[in-house]
Amino acid sequence: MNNKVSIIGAGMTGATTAHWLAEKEVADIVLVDVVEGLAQGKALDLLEAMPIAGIDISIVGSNDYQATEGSDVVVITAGLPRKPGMSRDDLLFANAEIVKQVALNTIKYSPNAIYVVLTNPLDVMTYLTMKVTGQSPQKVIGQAGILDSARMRTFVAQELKVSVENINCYVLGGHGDDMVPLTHISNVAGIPLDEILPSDKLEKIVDRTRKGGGEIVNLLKMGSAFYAPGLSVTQMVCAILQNKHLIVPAAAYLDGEYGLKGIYFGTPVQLGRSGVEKIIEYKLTEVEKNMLKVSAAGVAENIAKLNLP
Ligand code: TXD
Repeated sequence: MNNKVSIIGAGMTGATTAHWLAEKEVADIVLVDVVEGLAQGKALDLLEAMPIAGIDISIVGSNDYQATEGSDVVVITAGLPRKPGMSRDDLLFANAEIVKQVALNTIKYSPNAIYVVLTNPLDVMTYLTMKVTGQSPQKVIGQAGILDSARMRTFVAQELKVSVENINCYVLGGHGDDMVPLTHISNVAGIPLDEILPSDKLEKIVDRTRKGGGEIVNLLKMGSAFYAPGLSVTQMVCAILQNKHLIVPAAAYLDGEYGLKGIYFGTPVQLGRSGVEKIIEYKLTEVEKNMLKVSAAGVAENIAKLNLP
């Protein structure tokens, strides 16, 4: 039997994730949305592209969660995206209600699923999903870090005119403007970024990375990024299904790592068939530790606002 991945929310990120994931040919895909016909239409269109791509998978769209039964991975993208002027935190209450419903509706059909959450505010929605589904923290992961790191890699590549393949960037912390790009661990072919780039240029890159989501929201004016987020989710789903033991930055539940406890937070994790196999801890500078604390306080504050049991 093929692996099965259900993507909840067939909007920009959900449909784009389905597109990237279909190209990997690692799983059958189910798209679910509340809007009548939306998931069905996009699923059928994507399915009809498969003969051209030479890919044999099933892609189904539905408004009914029964279609998700027996999923290996559930991806949650349902919720409102930002508009210009909005912060991710402005989405908190509306998206919490949606994510709660999605979590309840999916867990009953796929009690063993691993969850990958995308909906913002990301760290809080991932925490909420873990609580509502009752899954172990290892099986509930949020996507943010691959995207934030990829943005930083893009900007470094543009500045240095070096292949993106040579550039490794690591961004820790909450998925907000307080995220912490690590400039001495990030590197170009092994050479730390803070040795290769003058500090003013590096600062600009760090600042643009932090505000990378907002930059796209301001350009699009009617939603947020979807190509890079969709491929980021796809990388996580493939790492899980293919049991790759791949280390990527993602939002994981911290239980004392980095001196933080009881929150979801961006950290390097090792992903495999059981979900988060390991959380990797970097040695941080005092400045970075303090920046992480600020970022963590923001996430903890939002979790508290939801008044979860
Ligand atoms: O890296 C990241 N974590 C992010 C997160 C990168 C990009 C976007 N990020 C967040 O994902 C964004 O801030 C939003 O909170 C979500 C979804 O963004 P998207 O751009 O996909 O929004 P759309 O296009 O509006 O799609 C959302 C879909 C839409 O089709 C709704 O009808 C559907 O969600 N929706 C639902 N589906 C199922 N069930 C319920 N209850 C529901 N409510 C809305």
